[in-house]
Amino acid sequence: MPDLLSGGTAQRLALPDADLMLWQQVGLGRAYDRLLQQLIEETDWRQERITVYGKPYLQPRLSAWYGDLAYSYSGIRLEPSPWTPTLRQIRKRIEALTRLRFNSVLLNYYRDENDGMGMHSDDERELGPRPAIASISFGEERDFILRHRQRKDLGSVRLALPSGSLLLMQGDTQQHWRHGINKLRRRCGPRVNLTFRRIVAGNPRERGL
Ligand SMILES: O=C(O)CCC(=O)C(=O)O
Ligand SMILES: [Mn+2]
Repeated sequence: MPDLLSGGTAQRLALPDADLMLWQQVGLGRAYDRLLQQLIEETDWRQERITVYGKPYLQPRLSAWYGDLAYSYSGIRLEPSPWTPTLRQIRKRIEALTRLRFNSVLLNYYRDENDGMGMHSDDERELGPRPAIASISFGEERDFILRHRQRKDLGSVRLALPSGSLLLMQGDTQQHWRHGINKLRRRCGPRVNLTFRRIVAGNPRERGL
């Protein structure tokens, strides 16, 4: 039985060219289902338009960006909303567990089985080299898929992310691996994932230079 307040212990995942740690239960002192509902209700959700190979699409999920600085990815620019008390509380807990500091969070809301996220690396310039990204999940358990960029022999790695789990990706992980969340054939309920990030090098336009 995990200790709800200690956050349990982290498990290091043995994957080549990656630095991954998983806490099965972070322990926020509050029920994860309540947090899920609260995040769904109080977040300023948007469905972003993206362009892939010149074609416009609506992302198959809702998202929101909170924090201190704007962020750009896949050709879209996200203006940040100010931190809410809920997000500050979660950030505090994650910073204590990981002993790292984060200044931004990207929230993704997978409403059901038809929502997902394509394979990608979080390697935007604003995150600097070898970024640390702390990913916490609430709600439906979904598989996080990892694929090495060069080593096809490693195949797909599946990592189940239960409600209340925290995955820390750091070191060379983004350089060598892509990750994503597949849409499902079976029905499934809502899931909210928060990826805490640290923007270190604003791109020159963002800094007004
Ligand atoms: O939903 C997840 O677990 C992954 C989210 C993710 O990769 C991202 O926000 O960049
Ligand atoms: Mn990602």
